Amino acid sequence: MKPVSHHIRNLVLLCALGAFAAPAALARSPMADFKTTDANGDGRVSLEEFQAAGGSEASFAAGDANQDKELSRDEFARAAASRDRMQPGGTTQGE
Ligand SMILES: [Ca+2]
Ligand SMILES: [Ca+2]
Repeated sequence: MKPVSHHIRNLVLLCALGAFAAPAALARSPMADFKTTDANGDGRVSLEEFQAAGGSEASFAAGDANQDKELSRDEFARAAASRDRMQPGGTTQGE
């Protein structure tokens, strides 16, 4: 008898539930929403917070309209949109 295996099964189940629950909550937007991305809850998304959520520095810069190195809610939406448009190659030419 191995009582440990029971715990492992529970753990696996929890992980599976978590893996399904998280994307479902974020399914509406391609990126985590503003509140989720703003990890320290100061109402601004720093570059670190943006990158932690999977954003690139280029998208961050594209969204940061006033270039104060933080994204407001509007700027965050812009940055997220820019991220969607961004080509993997990098250079997006104005259209
Ligand atoms: Ca923040
Ligand atoms: Ca800004």
